[in-house]
This record gives sequence, C-alpha cells and structure tokens, in this order.
Amino acid sequence: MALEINFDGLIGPTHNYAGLSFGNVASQQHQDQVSYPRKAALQGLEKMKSVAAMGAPQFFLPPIDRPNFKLLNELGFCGNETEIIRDCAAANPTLLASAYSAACMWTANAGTVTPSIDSGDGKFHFTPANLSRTFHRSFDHAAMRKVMTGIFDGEKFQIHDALPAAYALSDEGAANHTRLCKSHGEPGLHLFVYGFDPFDRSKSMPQKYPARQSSLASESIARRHRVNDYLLIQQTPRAIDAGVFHNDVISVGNENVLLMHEFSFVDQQRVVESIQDFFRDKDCEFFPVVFGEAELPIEDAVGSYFFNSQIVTRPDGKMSLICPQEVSETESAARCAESLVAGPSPIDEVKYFDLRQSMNNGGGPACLRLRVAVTEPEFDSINTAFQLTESRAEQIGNWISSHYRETLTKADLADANLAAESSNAMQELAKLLRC
Ligand code: SUG
Repeated sequence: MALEINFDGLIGPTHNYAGLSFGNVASQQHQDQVSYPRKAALQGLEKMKSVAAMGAPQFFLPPIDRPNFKLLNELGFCGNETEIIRDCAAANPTLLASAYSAACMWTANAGTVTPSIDSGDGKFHFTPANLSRTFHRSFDHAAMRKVMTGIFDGEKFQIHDALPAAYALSDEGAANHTRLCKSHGEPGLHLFVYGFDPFDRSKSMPQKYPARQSSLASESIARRHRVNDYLLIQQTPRAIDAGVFHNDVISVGNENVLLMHEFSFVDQQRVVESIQDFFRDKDCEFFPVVFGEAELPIEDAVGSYFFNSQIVTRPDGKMSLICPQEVSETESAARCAESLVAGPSPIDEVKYFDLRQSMNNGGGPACLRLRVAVTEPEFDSINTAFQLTESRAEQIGNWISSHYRETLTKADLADANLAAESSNAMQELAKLLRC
C-alpha cells in the first residue's frame, strides 16, 4: 500500500506584491498593489482543509522566517535590525522586498520528489530546488532542506542538497515535473519538463520571457535520484512567452490522466506516444486530454490557471479537479472543466476555490502543494507535527488571525515593526508545532 500526501505551503505573514517575477504575468500585473496576508493564509488553509476532508493526507510546510537578515548582512547592511531595514529601504526597496518575499508558500517549487518505488536504490529522494533564476527565491533552498530533513528523518529518506546555483543548472522543482502511474503505489513514469538546454543552442528559445528550468538540472536530478523511468521533455518557447513560466501552468497529471494544452510540449505527439507505451506495458488505460487553442486560448489558460488545478484521487478511485475560482469566471476555461467532467477520464467533479491572494502573484492550487508519494511504513515515520488534523487546522487558523496583518503595502516593508511581528509569529508557530 502507498499513499500520496499533499504538502501545502503555509502562506507567511509578509505576503506582498512586489512584482519580482519577470515572465510571471500575474506578479507583474499586481506589482505594488495592497496585499492581504491574513486573508491569503486563511484562503490557503481553507483549501488544505477541504482536500484533507476529501480523504487525501494533508500536511503543511511552515513559512521561512522573513526578512532574510543574513542576506542583507551579506550585501553590506549592518547595525541592528531596525537600521538594516531603514538603510535597505532607502538604498534599494526592491532588494528589501526580495528579502521579505513569502514565495516559499509555493511548495510545488520546494523541490523534486522521487518515491522509493521509482528509484533504483529503493530510497525516497528529495532535492530542494535552487530557484536560481529568481533572485528573491534563490535563498530558500537551505531552509527548505532543513525543514524536509526534520520531517523525513531516517535512513530510507535521502534529502539532498540543492544543485549548485548556476544558470546552467537552474531548477524550479516539482512545478516542472509530473509523475504518472497506474496508482500512487505502482511504479511511475516521471516527466521532467525543461525550458532551455544550456549546451544546445540549436533548440528554440523563448524571445520575450526567460525559460527557468534547465534540461541539465532535470537530467541531473533524474540521475542523482536514480529514477528508473523518465522522459525529458521541452516546454514550448511559445508557451513561456505567453506567461507559462512553469510547466504546471500549462499541463497537469495525476496517475493515468494528463491534461495538456496543444502548445504544452515540443514534439507533443511523440511525448504522448511514449507515455502511451509506458501504460500499455502496465496494462493500464491512459487518459491524455489535449485542449486546443480554439477551445482554450493560451491567454485564457494563463489568465484562469486552468492547468494549475490540482487533481486529487479520492478513496473511491475517482478524481476531483481543484480549480481556482478564476476558471469559473473565464468562459472558455469553465467549459473545458465541464467537458472534462462529462468525458471518459476518472475526473468526475470540479471544486472551485478562492485563492485570489496567491493567484495575484501567479500561484494557483497546484503551485501551493508538493506531492509526496510514500509507502505505509514510510508514512509512519514522518513527523506528524506538520499534519493538518482538524485540531491542527484550528490552531493554525487562530495563529494566523492573531499574528498576521490585514494589509501590507510597499511602504509597510520599511517599517521595522513588521519584521518584529513576523519573527514573533514564527516563534509562536515553532512553539505550537513542538507541543
Ligand atoms: O516563482 N511568484 C512565484 C509563483 C510561483 C508559482 N509556482 C508554480 N507555478 N508552481 C514565481 O514566479 C511573485 C513574487 C512577487 O512578485 O513578489 C512570485 O515569486
């Protein structure tokens, strides 16, 4: 027996809109708008509670302490915390916003997981993503590794260091990786989707926005995790230029279902055939669902985040599509969701969630969760402090309500009280998780 756990990122108290992600249309569109950290965190919590109620084990990853004073020290700001914030706000407000970023909430970028059943050495592997293409996220991997080591403790879990932080190895984790399988406990086929190949200039590249995932990073992770069965697939430059900065903005899979746009992958027909071969060998029906540009224009896919829906297998074996509310508000995307439910795949219901605060920074339901398939003995050795039981959800809800500000503006980041409040909130969370 095996099961798939969702690890959602608990949205941190400094959630703000600083427009830091070039190529992420929502982040750019909401630059300098007022953010609502309390609402953001409660929206994320509601989604977690609903998924847990559907019978899928739900855990969470705590936010990383922000602002990142270590970074600011390294970049030459010194004195006490109030002075550091004051001086950085005066010298470079964008740098201060980067140090305050709550982007670790999108745990689909926390790293890449290989379940033990899919690894040549029989171990569970995790590599934190170096996120070296986005400055404000590029310092999270060490803290992420520490958190994961505390949760997955023991010989059967191999928690690696992030890949070296080089352009040629830039890695954005599970957002560019999909595991397909007959059921979560059966061996899987891993789709590693990259945006650029640092060693092959003949491959087409996006012209407008940066490609984030390197093929060398994807290939290296597959190798170090000893992944038995995988495909390396190039994302279309056209999609990246339309604002698809991660593969999970244009494709989503679960077990034997894969939803794609017609512009998801280079050489898409060959990709689908290779997946079909995998499922034929396993004697399992495969459901590839391709949405064409005519029924779902790529701008609508990006605007609604239809493909960033989360597919959850329920205990009865059927699947639910967890969609952002924006899908129901986008005619073409809403029609695609309806046609999916009416079609032959195991997806038989759609649930809409208001995740607007995260969505405004380019993070939908699937961005907020990292999928972790484990065997039952592995599950039994995971640190359950991070499991979202009903009582834990209540504690976390109260913690959010008493420690988070209602609103945050760019100017608020220069207020040293925010740093003190955030640090206090993190200490209270640590206490709560210890008891
Ligand atoms: O890396 N946004 C994140 C969104 C990540 C979404 N994750 C997945 N697709 N899996 C990013 O672009 C916005 C930060 C800002 O603008 O302040 C940001 O980092």
